[in-house]
Amino acid sequence: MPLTDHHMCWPVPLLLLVVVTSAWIISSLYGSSASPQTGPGEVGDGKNATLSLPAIITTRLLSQINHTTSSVECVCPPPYARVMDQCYYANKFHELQWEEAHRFCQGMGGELAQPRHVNALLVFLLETYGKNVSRWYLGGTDADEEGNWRWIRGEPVSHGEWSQGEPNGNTEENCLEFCFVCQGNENPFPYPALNDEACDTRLNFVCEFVMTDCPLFERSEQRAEPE
Ligand SMILES: [Ca+2]
Ligand SMILES: [Ca+2]
Repeated sequence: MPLTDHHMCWPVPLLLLVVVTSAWIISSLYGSSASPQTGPGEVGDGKNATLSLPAIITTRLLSQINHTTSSVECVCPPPYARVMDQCYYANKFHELQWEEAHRFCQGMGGELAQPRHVNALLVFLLETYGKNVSRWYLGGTDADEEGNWRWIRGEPVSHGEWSQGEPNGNTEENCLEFCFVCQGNENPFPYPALNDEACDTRLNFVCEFVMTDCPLFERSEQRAEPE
């Protein structure tokens, strides 16, 4: 089953009710009249020096509501499915050359997949499709400089993810794939599984949709350093 996004969140009207009720109770306890001097209902801590305690609490609760509602929007648009902090679509129907697959993904508003967590995508594909679909193009290439493997967005591909004996194709193999049936991957769980492949080979492929305006995903935007 594809991994999906689940968020525990309060309905906004209920949160607003909590905000208003909390502010009213605290106002009743400390008094709500505005005063230029710091009193028992006010906090004199620098930038909040002129705000009463109820106002500070209300501001912080409203901030929490805004964060909660924005997080709710962090759901991968179908047919993409969330794996950790990225959205993927694995196309098991078409076998395309790497450049064709790249354009297909762009036609879906995305790119070929560039996983920050390669093993997470590996596990997702194996658990979802098994080895019935055994070769998947990803968004990595060394076409610009032989041996300098990069994801399309420019980050280096981690050296620790290559399958046994790979990459081995020199200038004949410049496109990146997951290969679950290649040399060294005879075991039930093929790991590591990256392989360099000739770009005109027709393979299934994985697309990625990059989420924007989503704080939950932005925090993970920085890739890990390669080994
Ligand atoms: Ca190469
Ligand atoms: Ca190879």
